[in-house]
Amino acid sequence: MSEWKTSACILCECNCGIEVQLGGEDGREIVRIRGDKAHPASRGYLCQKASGLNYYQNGKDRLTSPLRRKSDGSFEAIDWDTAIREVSERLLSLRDKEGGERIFYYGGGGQGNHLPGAYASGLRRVLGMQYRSNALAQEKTGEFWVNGMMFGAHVKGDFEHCEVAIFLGKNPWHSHGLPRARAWLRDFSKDPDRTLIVIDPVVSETAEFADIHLRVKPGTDAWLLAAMVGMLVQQGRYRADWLAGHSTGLEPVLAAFADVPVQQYCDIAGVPLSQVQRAVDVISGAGSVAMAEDLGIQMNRHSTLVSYLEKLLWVLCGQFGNPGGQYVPASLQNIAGSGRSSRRSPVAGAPIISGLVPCNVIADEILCDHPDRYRAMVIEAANPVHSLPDSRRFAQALRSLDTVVVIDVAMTETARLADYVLPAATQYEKWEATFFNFEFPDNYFHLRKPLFDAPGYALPEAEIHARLVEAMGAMPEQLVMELNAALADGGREAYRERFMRALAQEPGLVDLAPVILYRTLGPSLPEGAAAAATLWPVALGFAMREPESLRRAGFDGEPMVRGEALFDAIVAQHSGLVFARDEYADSWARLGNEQKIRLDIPELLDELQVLAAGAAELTSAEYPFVLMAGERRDYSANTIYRDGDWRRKDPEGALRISPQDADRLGIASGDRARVTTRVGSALARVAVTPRMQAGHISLPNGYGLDNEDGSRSGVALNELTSLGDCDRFAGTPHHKIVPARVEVVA
Ligand SMILES: Nc1nc2c(c(=O)[nH]1)N[C@H]1C(S)=C(S)[C@@H](COP(=O)(O)OP(=O)(O)OC[C@H]3O[C@@H](n4cnc5c(=O)[nH]c(N)nc54)[C@H](O)[C@@H]3O)O[C@H]1N2
Ligand SMILES: Nc1nc2c(c(=O)[nH]1)N[C@H]1C(S)=C(S)[C@@H](COP(=O)(O)OP(=O)(O)OC[C@H]3O[C@@H](n4cnc5c(=O)[nH]c(N)nc54)[C@H](O)[C@@H]3O)O[C@H]1N2
Ligand code: SF4
Ligand SMILES: [Mo]
Repeated sequence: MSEWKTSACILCECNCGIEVQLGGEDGREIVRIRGDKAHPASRGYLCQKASGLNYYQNGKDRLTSPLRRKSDGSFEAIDWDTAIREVSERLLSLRDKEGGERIFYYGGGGQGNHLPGAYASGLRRVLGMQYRSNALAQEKTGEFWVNGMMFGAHVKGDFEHCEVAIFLGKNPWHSHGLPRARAWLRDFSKDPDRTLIVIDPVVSETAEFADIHLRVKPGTDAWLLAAMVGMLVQQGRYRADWLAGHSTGLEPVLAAFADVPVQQYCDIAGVPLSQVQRAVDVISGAGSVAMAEDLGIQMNRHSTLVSYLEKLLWVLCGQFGNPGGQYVPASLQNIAGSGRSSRRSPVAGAPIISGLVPCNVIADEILCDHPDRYRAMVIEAANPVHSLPDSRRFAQALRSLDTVVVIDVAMTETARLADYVLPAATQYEKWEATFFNFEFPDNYFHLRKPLFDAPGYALPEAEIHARLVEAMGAMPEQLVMELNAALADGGREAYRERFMRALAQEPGLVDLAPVILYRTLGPSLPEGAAAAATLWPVALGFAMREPESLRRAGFDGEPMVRGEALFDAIVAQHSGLVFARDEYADSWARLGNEQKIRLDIPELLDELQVLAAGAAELTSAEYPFVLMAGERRDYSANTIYRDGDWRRKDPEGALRISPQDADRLGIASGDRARVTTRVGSALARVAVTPRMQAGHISLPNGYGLDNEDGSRSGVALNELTSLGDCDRFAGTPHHKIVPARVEVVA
């Protein structure tokens, strides 16, 4: 057995630090895993999902060669030189014929890997690709837009220090999203001075810890939240003094909520007025309130409006920039973008928020005869055929494209439809990191050192992108030579000087910088950490933007010296490090709107009027159930583990249904049932549970992957979901409220 090596779990945004022992054949297996106590955020914590990481590292669908589709539809193995040459030629000729903006980029990173997206910027630049998207544009873009309007920044709740914690459509027991979530929930709920409020139709594991569980009817959060904000306004519970000094636009908000029919809206939401009032009393009377929303409302009716109401609830109570309230994290690299929506997608005219085309329009922007339709796609570290709504239509869209290139570690549902499949090294075979760094007052970053050498057939994305850019003749070879000479003769300082001068002369080089850095600075980095090169300007940029936070984290000297020291520490420290130590006032300094919160968003205050008409029925005689298409459970982890054997329970991902409905249908746990929606139908194993309310059923996320023999375990959810059901503002799908029917199968 080998010594313990450090890395991180790649299954959710927490990226808990792990220590592993390697063994098995040739020492290429992860045989033991424990929490890394030296990791600054997780401090030894792990959830049960991490124990299966060898199912990822040695996954059964692992790609072992670049592949090219033959005319009969099957794949043939090709060597890397051929793959790089042909992919480059095809994409270049498409660019020349149709324009680079007809080539779409999807993905760039998942729960554990954000370096591919960074390295892809060169390819996108060379080809002139204008449109891109990823999973954030089917969950978070509505919230990004609201954050952009109100704060001009990305905002998070300070759960570590809050007196009252509120989870809206979020089940951290399973999904995490805050460090050490289970330990946190246990500790928090034991503390008599702290109150947990959960808004969820399901008695989720998190709701079981709640002091107040507002068990809303599925899809009615807009009414519930409007009633809560209405109570604050109508009862004069908002903090007028604080708001006068820290915000603009209060008057229109007060006017909009003055007449909200609180009792009627609580009725619509199915929550007793007295219970809602109690929650509002607790929130408005608390010293500090932290709140987080997630898919329960983000993949639901009126999602952008609900994101806005969620933020109004705590802003009106003055819960920003204070210990235990909300904060703006220090950011090395901002994955949430600006939240601004300045462009529209080329065919559907859908708003592009934070640079991302809404996922729900991509298939339609391919399957049409519009001259601006996309003709090709590069898909990296994502499995959109499985993860985007209406899988069949998305698959049809991919088949109709001129060229599809997939970069992945595994033969996924998406890769099976590609023209070229390029095998990436796994996240344990290369240097990798995420920019899910959202903590406060201390914020953390973890560059992981590989546990294994990459097998000959697989390359890190940094190498793939550098080779593509070179094959396209777009690597500035003269500059590369000069940079290498500067580094050899004058070290990092001379290198920096030459690099900065190049950027000043040609700002467009910024997108090529990652591959240039990889080829120049990269080989000089210790322990073979070439792929860390793209973090160098990230560290320098951070030192310029946030010198004080960096200094408090222990990095002294001139900003450039601090930036270099931060970069060196990132490369050297294998359990993660603190890169920012903030003070609460820093949140104010990071606000976009002159250190003021903007309260009024006219579009959404208008949208509030829509609620007055009441809640349209989601169900009908034909589809009497509301299906939650994508619940996080013990054994769901997106599609990162492809081998169903990792699941110690719930192997098929049971269809959860309430005892009342089960009685009515004459169905029991273990029975098989057919679930049918307007789009498709699937068989599932039933589990009867009082967690579900009558009329509400649930299937888990991440199941139903196709095995090579055509078999599958569990439901591929997006064969049941539709592209049309989505938010009016952000285009995010309504996966939490899919109308469905359930039939017993003999
Ligand atoms: N185990 C596990 N953890 C994961 C993942 C995974 O696949 N498996 N995926 C990761 C990813 S990518 C993400 S984005 C996060 C998502 O994390 P979450 O959003 O926390 O996960 P979900 O289970 O999809 O939904 C959260 C809650 O919304 C509730 N809900 C359903 N309908 C409604 C409604 O109408 N109103 C309200 N208020 N609530 C509703 C559900 O009952 C559920 O408890 O999880 C991450 N963590
Ligand atoms: N109906 C429904 N649909 C949903 C959801 C839902 O709740 N309901 N949840 C949605 C959410 S929140 C999300 S985040 C998405 C997630 O869906 P996607 O963004 O499509 O991503 P994942 O399922 O996380 O799959 C990650 C992919 O990256 C590959 N991969 C792993 N490591 C590497 C690597 O090092 N390099 C490369 N190049 N590839 C790698 C994996 O093999 C896999 O194909 O699904 C969404 N889809
Ligand atoms: S919370 Fe669980 S799934 Fe998420 S990173 Fe930590 S161990 Fe992995
Ligand atoms: Mo997600």
